[in-house]
Amino acid sequence: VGGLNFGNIEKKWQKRWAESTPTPPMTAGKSFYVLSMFPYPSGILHMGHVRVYTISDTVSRFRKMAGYDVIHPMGWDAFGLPAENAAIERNIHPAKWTKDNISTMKGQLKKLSIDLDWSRELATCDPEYYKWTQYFFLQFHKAGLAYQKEATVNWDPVDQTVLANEQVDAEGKSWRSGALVERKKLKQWFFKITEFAEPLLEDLKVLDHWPDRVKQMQHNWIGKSTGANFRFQVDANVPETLKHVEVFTSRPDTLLGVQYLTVAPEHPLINSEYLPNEYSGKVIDFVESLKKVQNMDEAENNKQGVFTGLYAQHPLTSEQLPIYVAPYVLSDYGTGAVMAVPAHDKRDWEFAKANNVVDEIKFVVDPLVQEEGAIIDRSEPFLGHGVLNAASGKYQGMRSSEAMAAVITDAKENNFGDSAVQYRLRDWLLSRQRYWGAPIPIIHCPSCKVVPVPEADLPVHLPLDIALEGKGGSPLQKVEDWVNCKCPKCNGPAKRDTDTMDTFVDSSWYYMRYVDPHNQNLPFDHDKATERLPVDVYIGGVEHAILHLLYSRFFSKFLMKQGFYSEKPEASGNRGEPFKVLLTQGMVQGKTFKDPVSHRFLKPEEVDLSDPVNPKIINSGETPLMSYEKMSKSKYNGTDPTTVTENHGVDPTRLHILYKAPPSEALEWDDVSIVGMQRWLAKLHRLAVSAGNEAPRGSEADTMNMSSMNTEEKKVYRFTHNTIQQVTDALSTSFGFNTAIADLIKLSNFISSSAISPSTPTYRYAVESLVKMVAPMAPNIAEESWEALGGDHIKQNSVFSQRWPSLDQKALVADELKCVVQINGKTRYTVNIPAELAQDQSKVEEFAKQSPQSDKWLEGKNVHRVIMAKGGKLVNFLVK
Ligand code: ANZ
Ligand code: ZN
Repeated sequence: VGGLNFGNIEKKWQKRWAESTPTPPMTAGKSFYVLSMFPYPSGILHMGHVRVYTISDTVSRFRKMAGYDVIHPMGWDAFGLPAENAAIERNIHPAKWTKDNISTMKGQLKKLSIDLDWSRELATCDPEYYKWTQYFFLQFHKAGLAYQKEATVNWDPVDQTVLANEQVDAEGKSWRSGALVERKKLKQWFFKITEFAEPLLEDLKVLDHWPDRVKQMQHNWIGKSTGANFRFQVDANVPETLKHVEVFTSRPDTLLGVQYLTVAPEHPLINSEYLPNEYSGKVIDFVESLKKVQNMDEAENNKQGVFTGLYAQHPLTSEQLPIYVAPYVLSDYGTGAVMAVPAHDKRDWEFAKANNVVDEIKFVVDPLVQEEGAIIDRSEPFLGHGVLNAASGKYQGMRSSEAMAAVITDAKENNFGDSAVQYRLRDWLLSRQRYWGAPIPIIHCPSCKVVPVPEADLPVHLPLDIALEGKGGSPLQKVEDWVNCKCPKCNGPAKRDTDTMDTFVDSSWYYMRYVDPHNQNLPFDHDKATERLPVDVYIGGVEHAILHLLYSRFFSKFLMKQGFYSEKPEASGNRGEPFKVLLTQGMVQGKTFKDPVSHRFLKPEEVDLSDPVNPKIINSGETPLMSYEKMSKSKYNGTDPTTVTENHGVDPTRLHILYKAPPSEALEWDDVSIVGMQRWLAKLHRLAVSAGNEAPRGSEADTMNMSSMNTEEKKVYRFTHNTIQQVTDALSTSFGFNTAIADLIKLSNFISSSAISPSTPTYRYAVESLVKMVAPMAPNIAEESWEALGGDHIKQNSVFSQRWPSLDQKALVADELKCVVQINGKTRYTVNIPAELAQDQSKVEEFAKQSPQSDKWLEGKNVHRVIMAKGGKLVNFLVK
């Protein structure tokens, strides 16, 4: 199709590039780091991969041509569950499975002509890499930021492993197996990410080039809430430490509206020893019944509760407030206890109604704006801030914000509380009872307890000789000669920790290893990292908007604090943020066919697509339902990138992907219109051939002298520079690859339809510029076209050794500009002025006065003042 044999051209150039790498035109001191999220080596690339790597490749190739020393590396997020599952299901060792997949995918990336720096390749499952992952674990441990605690964890009953909160979806199901997650208590390792909650939140402000949506998600995930902690005295026979129930509230102004307290089922007061006998049995039964609740959402939505028989004293009124146990109170948020204000909190309102807690609900805050004599609605809680009413006693008349401050002042004076901040962010549970991960470098000794493995003994090798039979606990526990070891402190018999690290730990620092991937003595060299970080453009899926990015920010901030790298002067104020620009690419969706009656997904062989506009179900002759949905096996709507590129060519595929949608939007994959890109590339090549045959060899100058051009040539030259401006902006700043391609298509049309002769230097200049600008997106055909252009300064070189076209500002200025002429401030006519005279005010005035139209307005008039806009765009004659 289209006259080019894409397959042959790709082979030719891939071979050439392999033989001699093009030397890009580097300018000293300019460096650029472009990175796409490294893939999990699942087997083969999918269309989403093709999209993300085409984007990063385009940015990388463009920056190289623009003179930057570019890092565009690639590696493999190679630890994780699927390798282990493949081992169990198909009896292949995870190491082999992973290695084979890597080699397949690497071959595919090369075929896609992605220009990656393979000398920096890494795999997280490689001991050379995970040695340093373990080393960082030890740094966190040393700094008191890695610790072990018993925790109620999310237990995946299918995969038999603990999951991070983040791996449990909104319905309480495992992100991987889809099983309903259960709650179980286990001793686990945590990173104290909460210690960094404030900078992780605050520094979102310096991320000017991150999508707002992602920053909002991180903001909500960290979930900062300000308010106060108040203590309510418990008048009962309980231990000293339980003589007060402490609550966290975000609404201190509602203190006088508190009508009862609620505590989490796990609260220490909920103990049969402390509860009055007549209540104890019922409370304990209730709490036991909750353990059967399987997911956290159910717990949070549960409106039931039971009176404990205990009372607490209101710190201001001394009123006796009943204490209830309530599953909606989370044990790990705030203090695990709530001062309930049914009038102003929805959950408290519902709880009070559902459990008949109070006779009358006490409103203490009223809306700020009220009509005279209006009756305030008391049929639902008032949730907003407002003004405190008569029921608020001494606080009456204050606005909520004033009342908060006043109540906190009173609390401090009377010693029942203080202001407080809470975060929704939890510490990062990082241990996994799984095999295919980096072993946690800790030894448990009967006498010395928890002993870190000495740094000199790293890596703690993952034993490769292991039988993986499937379910249950941690596989490493069974490798006895590995588990049993000597205590580094007392030399006595000890045991290794058998947990491995969450793979999010591996991926939290890989972008740092790339700057110095073969360092034997350190995770990376301080100066190299300082020079290269932060990553200039990071491209990846929005599914990583929270976890991967938050963990990476945590790591990079911690490592900067620890002095592993510093802030380079140009990046000052960056505060250890790892990624300067974040580009989140949208999903690639596949065309999906469904039976209109049963809504069953149809396989490709069930649909007749001979008329693409009018698909038919072969069996029934009916028209199927058509939609675009996330590609998946169960929907039979997946597309194999290799098939696509073999059928249509690599460059047309790359262009088609970039052209169909802006990077952040969903891409509805459809290969029907790839033919358009094939035709355009063929046209581009024809233009190059014609210029190569006819146009005189150009000079090496970046730009040309317009004074020797005729009008037609000037037009082409101007159009070329307008395009250079647009495309440069798209590839460096806005990432609007689709509009860049549209602009390039326009330029090629403009050149071929212009009256300019193909034998002029301007023609060659325009075509050369066009080919250079197409090169980052369609590298094979650009090379082929560059070769066709021939010429002394071209012959030896690859297009990727050429400098990106530089912008000729003169060419952006039009020949003539329109000057608006006003008489006494009213627009009367316009006059064209040669652009080069526009700065000269007396000339502009002369042109305006000489215009034939001036007669009507100026003849016989006395001009007493002339007002002029800069640049000759407007003249205003004040006349009498
Ligand atoms: C009294 C009150 C009055 C409250 C009112 C709200 C409105 P955020 O903003 O998410 O931080 N709360 C405190 N600890 C809790 C826990 N462990 N489980 C469930 N709820 C808890 O929410 C803070 C509010 O959530 C707190 O402020 C508390 O209810 C409740 F008009 O205290 B509030
Ligand atoms: Zn010991």
